[in-house]
Amino acid sequence: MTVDWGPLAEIIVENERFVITSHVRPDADALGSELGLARILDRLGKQVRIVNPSATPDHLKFLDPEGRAVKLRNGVTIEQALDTDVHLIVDTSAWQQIADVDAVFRKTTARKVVIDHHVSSDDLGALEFKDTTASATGVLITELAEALGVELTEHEAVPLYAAIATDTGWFRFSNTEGRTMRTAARLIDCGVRPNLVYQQLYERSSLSRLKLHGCVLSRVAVEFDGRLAHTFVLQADFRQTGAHPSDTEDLVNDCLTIDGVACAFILVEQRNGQIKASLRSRTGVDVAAIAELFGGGGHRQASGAMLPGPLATAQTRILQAMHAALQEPAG
Ligand SMILES: [Mn+2]
Repeated sequence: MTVDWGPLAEIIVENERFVITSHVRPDADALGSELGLARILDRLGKQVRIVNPSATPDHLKFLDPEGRAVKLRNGVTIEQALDTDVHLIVDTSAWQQIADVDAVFRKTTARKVVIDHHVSSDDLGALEFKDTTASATGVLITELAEALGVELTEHEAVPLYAAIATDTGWFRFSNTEGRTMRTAARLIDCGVRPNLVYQQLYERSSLSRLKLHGCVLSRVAVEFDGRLAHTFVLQADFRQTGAHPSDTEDLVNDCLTIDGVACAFILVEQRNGQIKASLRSRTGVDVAAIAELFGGGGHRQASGAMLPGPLATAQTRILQAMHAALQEPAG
């Protein structure tokens, strides 16, 4: 599928002031697409503001050294966000995902545009440039740059490369296609150095994080004929290693790397004694259905729920639910 960028090219030519927004808890595809698009519009002499429902997470600030992406009501007012000709939403088409920026987007008199690759979608009342076959929104922005005849510099290409590389798990997920690689190759031709982007994204761990990972991985247990792996994190682990709660990300995915493991979960004890469960599956087991049993939810292959403590009780309950799911014939 290719997008007809003609109507958007016209909107860009005819207007001067642009606001760009992406989803809550922005990832590198959200921020990279926003920054790539902003820098393309800069080059065309446009005025651009990036207004987000969340602040930029620390580990992605390298993409935005100028700090252009600002949180609504924290660097930019609703009035300022409304004062524009075009409001573009990238990497989402859901009201819930733009959170409090919906107050701006519902009210604005600006032209509304969505550029996205997600399947799920609300009617945002915008002109849509949507391609659910694109592996990242960064692919779409790169194709837009080409349609606009903008030859990207390294500075403009780096956030787009980061967007594509992260949404494809550094080109290893099933959404990696020839088109993905060809787009990435063009960005490398513009001056992107993949090794430097990789270092910024994945090789800036703290010693505390590494020690937490060592401790938590040393406790991984495997059950049900090697089909389920699980582990846990206690509040005491954070105190002993100096790591932060965000340092537990990816630990559950590490459990899935064991040969023969079909599902995995990690339990993280919270400050208030509750137990946060993250569940993963790489087969027919629907972990969203399991999370829903405990008031949580998510996707078939990745879900989460919050359970009452203590940890041992939460662990028993999830093990029972997982055991039942693994006994069902593969769906
Ligand atoms: Mn994306």
